[in-house]
Amino acid sequence: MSIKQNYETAKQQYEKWGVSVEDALEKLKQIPISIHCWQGDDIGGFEVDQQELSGGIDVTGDYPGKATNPEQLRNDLEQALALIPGQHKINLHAIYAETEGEIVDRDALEPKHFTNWVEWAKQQRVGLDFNPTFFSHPKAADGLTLAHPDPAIRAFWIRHCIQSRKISEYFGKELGQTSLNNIWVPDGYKDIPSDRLTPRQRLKESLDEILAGDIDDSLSVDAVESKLFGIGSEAYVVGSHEFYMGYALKNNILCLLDSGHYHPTEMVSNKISSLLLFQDKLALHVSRPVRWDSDHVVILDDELREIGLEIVRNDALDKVMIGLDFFDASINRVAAWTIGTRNMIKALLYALLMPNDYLKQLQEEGNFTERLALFEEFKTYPFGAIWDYYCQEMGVPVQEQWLDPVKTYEKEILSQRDS
Ligand code: RNT
Ligand code: ZN
Repeated sequence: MSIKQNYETAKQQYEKWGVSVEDALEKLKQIPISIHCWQGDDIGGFEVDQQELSGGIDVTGDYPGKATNPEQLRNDLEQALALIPGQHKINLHAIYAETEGEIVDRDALEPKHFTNWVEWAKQQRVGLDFNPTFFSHPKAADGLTLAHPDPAIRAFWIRHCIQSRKISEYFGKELGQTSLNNIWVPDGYKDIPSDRLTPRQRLKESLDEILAGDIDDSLSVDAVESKLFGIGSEAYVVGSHEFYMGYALKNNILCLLDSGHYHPTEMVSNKISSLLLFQDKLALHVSRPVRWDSDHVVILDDELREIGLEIVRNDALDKVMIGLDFFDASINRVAAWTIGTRNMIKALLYALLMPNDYLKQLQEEGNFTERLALFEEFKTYPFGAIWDYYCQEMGVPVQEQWLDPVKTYEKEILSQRDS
């Protein structure tokens, strides 16, 4: 049977439940996923005076072929984009600036250092998101940035973040898509603090200074990303969930929820509906924590499906900015992007194909037996046939066929790199 025939048969099964498969695919096409550039080079960046990765995050593995310059990274991203259905965004960090061999410190970065990225994004028809980089820098060496007790260090990072907002605004203007400027700082302490309040007061004041500048919010919006712990900040993180949730609500900026940044049984999927009752928008870093914030490649597991379901059934496709955040250097990096992003899209498709209204009704009626029965039966509905058809229609490889171009690319390009 052809992919189309399989699709037609599968479609009938979903339609039996009143699910319009065509509408689902139409909606799916419109959902941009923000693909993080840093999977391609293990969060190295291209600063002239490149520093070792710091900030309590770590990338493990030494798979050959990582990108060592912007052209390579863009080529690798192009290869991944060719294997992923839909129009997406690329998420950059400040360390991916291009300064033509000149040392430009973070507080002096400007939109002009990202013109190559913007030109490339136009060609690829992708949007761009941005992140100030508060790690891998001598002024972040003691693990404190915006909450640093030294006013000069704080001022440096405030300037950096002010410049970052301008860069994000420039992305929005050039590419016609609102750019997300996401603020994550590693600030925290390894051991039990004697004062939890003062650093948080300083972080709050620093953010106030940063956000005082006027940015056109149709071009760029800000988000703050909380965290529970990091390597070297096990006992205390200044920017905790409560801190940023309070800050974001009060200042009308976005909360960014990273699925690796909570207690192991605390799920991001369970937070989306609550936050959306109090704010119009929120942002995600979809990741996969394995025992800790390990940032494994996203797989189609229960939590990913649940995140997809919460976005779809709460009618929040326009409200949730979906970004990815994982970094695995033990496998082919182009494959890592492809697997993780295709999985995110699969989770959304899975959610779009559920009879969500009927399932809600069952719950209201207290019919938990049928609710559970249907959840389980839909797991073995012919979802794969719809997904395959979608990939074919969108002009990307069907099923595992995407592995062949990745293998060829590895043989011809990646394995020739000396990194
Ligand atoms: C770190 C945060 C942060 C980073 C990226 C590189 O724990 O998740 O989002 O992963 O900014
Ligand atoms: Zn993150």
